[in-house]
Amino acid sequence: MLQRELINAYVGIGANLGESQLQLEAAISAMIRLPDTLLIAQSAFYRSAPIQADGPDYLNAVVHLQTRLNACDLLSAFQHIENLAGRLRPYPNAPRTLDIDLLLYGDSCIQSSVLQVPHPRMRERAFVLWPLREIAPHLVPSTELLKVADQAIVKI
Ligand code: PH2
Ligand code: MG
Ligand code: MG
Repeated sequence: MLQRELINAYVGIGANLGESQLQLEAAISAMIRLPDTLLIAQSAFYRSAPIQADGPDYLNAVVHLQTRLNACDLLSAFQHIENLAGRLRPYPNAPRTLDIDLLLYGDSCIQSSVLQVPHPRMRERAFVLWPLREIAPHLVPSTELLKVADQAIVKI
């Protein structure tokens, strides 16, 4: 279902299985093809060790979309793109070929069983804050980066 307003959505993408960079690039291409959705900006890719998870290092990025899709439809579309990338869910925070998380959807606060926006842990994670700051500095004050200074991260 469409909603009339154009909404700024910020989306975190990550992968730590398979060809991570190719999978992230394919995910961005798939988002560009979503109906009523524009790609406004994408960050560089960032490499970091898994936080509260296991497996190989992650590649992460953040994407700014403008969309007329509602948050539920956006979530469904993201899950479809994850599934196409071969995403399996054997246990919580398992290594994955693709993870797509809706971080911010305009000013909306959404607390449902399937979707929490703003993403509840985004402010604790360097792999979200650094790429988000790159494309939307007004959303990430420097004080927040200080709080995640112990999380090593490399821009590639
Ligand atoms: N995603 C997680 C858990 N831990 N760590 C890094 N570095 N990058 C991620 O994308 C990530 C994580 C759960 O979604
Ligand atoms: Mg995630
Ligand atoms: Mg996820």
